[in-house]
Amino acid sequence: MMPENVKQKPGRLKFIKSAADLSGWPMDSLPEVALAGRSNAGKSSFLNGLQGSSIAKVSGKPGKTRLLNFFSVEDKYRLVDMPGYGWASVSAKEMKQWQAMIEAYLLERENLVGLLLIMDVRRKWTEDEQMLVDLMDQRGLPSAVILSKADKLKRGPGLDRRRKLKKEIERPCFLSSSLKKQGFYEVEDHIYKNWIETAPEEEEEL
Ligand SMILES: Nc1nc2c(ncn2[C@@H]2O[C@H](COP(=O)(O)OP(=O)(O)O)[C@@H](O)[C@H]2O)c(=O)[nH]1
Ligand SMILES: [Mg+2]
Repeated sequence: MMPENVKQKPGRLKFIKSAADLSGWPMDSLPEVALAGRSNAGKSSFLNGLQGSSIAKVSGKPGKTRLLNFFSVEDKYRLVDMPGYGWASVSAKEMKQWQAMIEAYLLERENLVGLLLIMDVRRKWTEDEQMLVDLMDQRGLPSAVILSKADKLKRGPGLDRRRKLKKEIERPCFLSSSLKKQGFYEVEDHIYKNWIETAPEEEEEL
């Protein structure tokens, strides 16, 4: 079933499916890169930037969809769009459900090769972001940060922010702007070279 926030169009990304839990995760061994971020951070805009056209719905209002959306990228790997976090009107129960889904996927998914964490370049790193990268560290898997909406800062302060955060969290940090269509290639190049090309080959069955 096609979720309402996804449009299927020809391009580099192909929407595969949505899943509420592990029974819906694709059953092959294609490597997967998780995409996480606070709601409104610019996840959908980033997917559209990679696509070169609109595939994910960009919205002013936080979406409440609690599903993982799987997109394949030129059939080489998948990007897994995770539900955004941090919206104000969330109940404790919903928060627990979100956490359970994120932990199940990040801790148990064998296909997972890395996490892309998207955050607004103007926001501070919080315990929410730290919790996500900690889960990856637990498994010895890499994570990288995309500082979105870089067009909201001048070039100097943007670069400065990136340098300081990189030092603080000791992970690769990239600046991106969907408004100026900048930064997508650099991120993609990084994950492809470091996380995908090096992923273990599928074992051949004898
Ligand atoms: N100026 C600017 N606005 C952006 C950028 N990326 C996203 N936005 C805006 O931020 C809001 C949330 O974007 P969206 O991609 O839906 O975020 P998501 O909730 O993380 O999927 C929308 O109003 C976007 O137009 C960017 O690079 N620059
Ligand atoms: Mg979105």
